[in-house]
Amino acid sequence: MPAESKTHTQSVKKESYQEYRVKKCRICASTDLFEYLSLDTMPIPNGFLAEKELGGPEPHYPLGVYVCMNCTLSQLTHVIPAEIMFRNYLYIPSTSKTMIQHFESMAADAVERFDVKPGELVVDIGSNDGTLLKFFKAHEAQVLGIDPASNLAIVARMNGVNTLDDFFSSRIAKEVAASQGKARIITATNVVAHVDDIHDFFKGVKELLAPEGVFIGEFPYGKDMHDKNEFDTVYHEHLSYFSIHSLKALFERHELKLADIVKQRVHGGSVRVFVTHKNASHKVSPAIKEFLDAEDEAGMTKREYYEAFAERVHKIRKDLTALLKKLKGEGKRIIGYGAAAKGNVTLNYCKIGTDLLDYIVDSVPYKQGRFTPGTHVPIFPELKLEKDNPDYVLLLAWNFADEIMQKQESYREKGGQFIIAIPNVRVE
Ligand code: DWN
Repeated sequence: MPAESKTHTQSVKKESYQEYRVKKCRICASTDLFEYLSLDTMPIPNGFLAEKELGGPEPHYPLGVYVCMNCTLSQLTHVIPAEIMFRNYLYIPSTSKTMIQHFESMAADAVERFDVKPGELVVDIGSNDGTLLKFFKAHEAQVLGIDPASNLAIVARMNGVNTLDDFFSSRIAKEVAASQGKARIITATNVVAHVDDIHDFFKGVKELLAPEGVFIGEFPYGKDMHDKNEFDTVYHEHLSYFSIHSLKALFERHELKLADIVKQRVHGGSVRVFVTHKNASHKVSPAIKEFLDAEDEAGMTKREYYEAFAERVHKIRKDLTALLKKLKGEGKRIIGYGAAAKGNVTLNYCKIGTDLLDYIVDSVPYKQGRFTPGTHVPIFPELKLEKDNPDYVLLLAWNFADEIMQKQESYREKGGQFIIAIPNVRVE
């Protein structure tokens, strides 16, 4: 990953981009929006700072969540222009074995489930460094990545994945369909939640998808986020937090059919949705009704459901800061693990800085030597943990707890302990 001389957010002056407040639901245009969680204001969570940028301009943006009382889509109260966040993108899923294995099985499942033939076109929207498409290519599919991050498109092409460095849109869809034909499979992992003009996005999917083709989208599931208190999934990149009711309303507007849903463990609980043209031959799985019934049962059309979630989030902040202050008061040494975007949400929302955390360790080279946005905690390679052997480690990248705890078995054998805040504050 090329080291960036400036973080992309630092090179963008606040006055040149303004966030705007959402006034109607992104899916159904209802104005019946109920704001149920505010995380105050904070810098963009992937905006890691180089040392020389400390003390420089660090734009803070509002972070709050509405739910649409009509279609139950949860969505950010404010939208920051995509140009600021995605033209030079610093998150690379292939930095974790968990995600590489996840993408490998996703490609194999799609090829097998839909009998994808050699040479058929597979398009990945938000293709990042081409990791997922590399696996489809190994199944002899013709692949095309579409991603606005020019820095990642270079890496993808080096990986042998043909990549268009632009935002996906109905215009791009038309151009690809004309030049490369319709797609048998279109994938979008952790992308749809990042899209503001979601209707143009699916107008483009409709345009590019072959008659019997399948769109496979995967993103954190809104109900899991609420049920597991995963407030740190809320950040400026994630504009939408989908319920199945809201997805159904979305696809129906584009004569698309939600044919199947499969739960996934990644990123705190995601859904993988399989979507086809309305008149395609694919049958609708009973899973759809099961998800819809579960959402009704949980009370996702009632304000109380969201108010209860917000109360649990406030309790996590209270419990976590109290525990860290107590341990610090006892002279314990505490560090963080995983300079994740979600981790930066926790640090900024709970106002956790170098007063409580000595530093953070992280495996990703371009983050090492930088500082976290807003809280300015220094980031070091994981090796520093083994050398310093601190008393406690706050696991900020809890979505990789299995992989990280396994890697740090020896630290735990020496009595080291992990603090995990989601779904509730505990020491393991
Ligand atoms: O939508 C997104 C979600 C799905 O993934 C993206 N916007 C960004 C990303 O979210 P995140 O930043 O919360 O998760 P990461 O980047 O997957 O955070 C993991 C961090 O932990 C990385 O910086 C790498 C680090 N890590 C580590 O230091 N040692 C990870 C593993 C597995 C490890 O062993």
